Amino acid sequence: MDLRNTVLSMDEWTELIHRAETGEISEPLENVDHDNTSPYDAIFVGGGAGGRFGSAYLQARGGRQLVVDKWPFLGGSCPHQACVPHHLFSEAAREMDYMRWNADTLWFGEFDDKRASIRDLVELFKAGRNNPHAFMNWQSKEQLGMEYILNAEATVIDAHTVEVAGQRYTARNLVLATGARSYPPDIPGIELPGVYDFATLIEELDYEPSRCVIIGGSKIALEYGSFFQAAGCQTTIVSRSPLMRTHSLHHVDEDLRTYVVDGMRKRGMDILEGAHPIEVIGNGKVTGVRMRLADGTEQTIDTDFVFLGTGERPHSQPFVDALGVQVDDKGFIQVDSRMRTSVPGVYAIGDLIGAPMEMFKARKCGMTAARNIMGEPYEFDFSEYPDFLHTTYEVTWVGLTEAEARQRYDDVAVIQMPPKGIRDDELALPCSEGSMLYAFTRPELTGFQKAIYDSKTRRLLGAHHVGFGAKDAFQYLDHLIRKGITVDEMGEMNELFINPDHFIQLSRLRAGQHNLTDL
Ligand code: KPC
Repeated sequence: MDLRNTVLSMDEWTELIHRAETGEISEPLENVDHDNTSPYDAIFVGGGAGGRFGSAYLQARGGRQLVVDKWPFLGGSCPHQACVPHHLFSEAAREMDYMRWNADTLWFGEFDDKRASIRDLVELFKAGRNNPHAFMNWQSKEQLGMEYILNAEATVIDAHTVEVAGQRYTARNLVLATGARSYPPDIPGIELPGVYDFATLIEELDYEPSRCVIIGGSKIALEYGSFFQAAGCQTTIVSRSPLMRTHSLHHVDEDLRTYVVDGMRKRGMDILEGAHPIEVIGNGKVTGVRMRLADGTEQTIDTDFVFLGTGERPHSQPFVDALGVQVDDKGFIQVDSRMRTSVPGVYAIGDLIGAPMEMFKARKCGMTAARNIMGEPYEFDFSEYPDFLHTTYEVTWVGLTEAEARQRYDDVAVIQMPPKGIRDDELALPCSEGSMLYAFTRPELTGFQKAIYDSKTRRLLGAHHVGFGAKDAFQYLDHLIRKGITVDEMGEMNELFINPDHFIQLSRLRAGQHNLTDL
């Protein structure tokens, strides 16, 4: 379907995407400038966050790009199966948790478990997800001027050629951006109906789970587990590593970790660390999970719902076969800091090149590839980054942990709330955005905050936060830490809340102090 000279409204896009998803439209959706005879600077194979942002940047620099995606929309798994539903579920988990703790007090009614349905939330998401999809297509075409072919898979022929729906397109460069998928553990029964990952949860859940076992201890395990538990589905996490100590997470402060994991247990979750799944049991449908516990004993948990939080692997084999690009032992494509693969003219970006599987990394990888393709040497080092996860809280962190700071610096000052030595149940602080009510009802639920300074240079080394509303602040805090912000400069900031994520207020109480000490 040639859409080049057609401007579709948001509703028309939504409808078109829906018809493509249901198979009513099987032809490619094309916005290709066939009259333009200049060569493409790059073809992006995959139109997720990396492919879309790379395309936008290349356009902005005056280049010509084409982006191809098998789905009938741009934006990739984020708005379809991953980040957007995750944020919806996490927001729902926060609401449900709040309603449960406050049930039958003040103006809150009884909490009705029957109305807290995982399946209803999944259906709500599915019914609405084509609207953001429509916007991505509209914005990419009408505002960003991208050329694209959607609803069609690209086959890479060589380093300059892809084939889409029987037609060959050539470019100076290829940018590979096809992402990664869940990686199920190799245990018997893992293929049984009733075993889900973040994608199949959205596409295939057709009953209300009553009991959940999560295999793996990834971010996804913590986040989705907290949602399932909040929705009244008793959840057990079976993780080989201690939670938040898996390879994919770094700079997790031990006090923050303790607060988070204790909080999950406080909400009734079973957390089995050091445990190995042996088998998913069932007869045509999951009925249980058999596992070996940390003490060596075996246990079987009856369940009707198994969820995988064991990490992801890329789908890189077609690129290895067609181009011979180098990959690591897990199949992730190896790139340098400019996103160049081992094959000249071929770049790879996003989840396809490995952790962190984060939106900012995918988008900035795309931008990095585009800059280099357009002749601007540009490197992207994503070894350090601010991080977050959701339980029923926002858990946010950036920079060094207290232990890391003490290893690297002689003189470290720690400012935290509750202060060291004070139990969280005996102090109604932090009382901050989203936890004011808890401050007057259940102090132990008000969250946790810690800032770490190098006493000598007075520079902020790290910040760690469990609470609400801090993610946005951490985006900027990351930048300020990189710029070397000091405790005195923190004290100069203008807070918009009485105890704004206490780093400003508490830092000001120590600003100017000659020998910086703990608070
Ligand atoms: C709805 C939304 O903004 C999240 S989906 C983002 C996909 S993309 O803009 O391509 O990174």
